[in-house]
Amino acid sequence: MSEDLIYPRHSAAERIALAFVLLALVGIPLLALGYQFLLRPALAPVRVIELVGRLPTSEQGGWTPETITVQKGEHVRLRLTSADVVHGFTIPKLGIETDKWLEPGKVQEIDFVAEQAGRYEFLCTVWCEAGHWRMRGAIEVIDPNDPIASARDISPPATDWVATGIDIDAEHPGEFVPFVPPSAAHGETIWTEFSDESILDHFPDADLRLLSPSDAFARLSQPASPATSLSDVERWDVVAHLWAQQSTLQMRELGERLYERDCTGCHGLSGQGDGPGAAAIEHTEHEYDDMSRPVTDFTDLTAQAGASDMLYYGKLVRGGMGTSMPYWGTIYTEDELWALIAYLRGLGFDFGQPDE
Ligand code: HEC
Ligand SMILES: [Cu+2]
Repeated sequence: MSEDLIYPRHSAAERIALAFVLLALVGIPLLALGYQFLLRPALAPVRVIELVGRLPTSEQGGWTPETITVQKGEHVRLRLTSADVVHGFTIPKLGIETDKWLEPGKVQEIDFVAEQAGRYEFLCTVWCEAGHWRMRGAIEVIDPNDPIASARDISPPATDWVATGIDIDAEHPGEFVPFVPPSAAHGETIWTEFSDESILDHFPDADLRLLSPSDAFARLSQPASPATSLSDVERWDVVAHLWAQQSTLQMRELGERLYERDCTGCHGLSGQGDGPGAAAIEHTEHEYDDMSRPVTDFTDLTAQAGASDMLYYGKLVRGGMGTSMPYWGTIYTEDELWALIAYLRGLGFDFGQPDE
């Protein structure tokens, strides 16, 4: 068989035609991509906005300007500077966070295009002084075709906890309180040795977000419960296992990252309520006692045992009533709020490491 039959020779004209087809096949998409990602952004006007951070208690303290209005789809470049000490910057709901500290005298630029109308709050991410958490501002993204959209609240729903009727301001010591931090890993072992049902099956009709650990312990201690044969410590371990099942390691890691950024200033690294802001709160004289209400210690098992996840959710979304606890409903997404709550539980309960 001659080679020509397997690889038939093409005429010069055919080859040129083929080359054109190939060029078109590869070249046209490349051109389109180049236009979309290189040329169009380069041609589109960039709106440059200067944003200056200052210690909240200083004159003109906080962010200047405090509110920035941009158009949906507009290419915006923020030029961030600090006028005094090191600050940080994030717009959580736009997924923007400076990767470095905002050092005085240096400029950091952030480019973004907001594709959805709404109000996006930004805040400082470095504990700069006692009033640090007040260092907040907002970007209002306006859609000219839908003027009401920018006013639309993109906060997670408050209705959930309002509907439950939980009094998030009341003191809430648990009726039952563990003596030592309960261990989820022990709880899992104890439960699987003892029942082939999932512990979740044991709370079939309960909305677990509405139960406090103390409530769950009480249920496991009811005469009808198979867990009555367990010791108190063992039942608490099972309760910790129940809580561990409500979140994933990934969620708790997200919660940890947010906690370290936004909460340690008051609640402290280990959750004991001993951050630098805590001292300031307790040392200020206020007309109302509530303002000096101490920062919650999440390693205090009495307080943890008496709080449902929904109570924490409500307090986070709304903030304290006349206390120093800030509100976060305008900052985080719903998933981030539940991730934080899962992490808070791990400050009191021992969720252990996955490979332990
Ligand atoms: C400026 C200080 C401050 C910061 C920052 C702060 N908190 Fe608080 N927090 C408090 C104070 C004070 C209390 C106790 C008073 C109250 O419950 O209103 C409290 C109470 C709480 C409670 C209620 C606890 C309970 O048992 O009722 C939760 C939940 C909470 N904080 C979570 C957080 C999380 C999560 C963050 C970070 C996103 C955070 N806090 C940041 C000061 C702060
Ligand atoms: Cu700050």
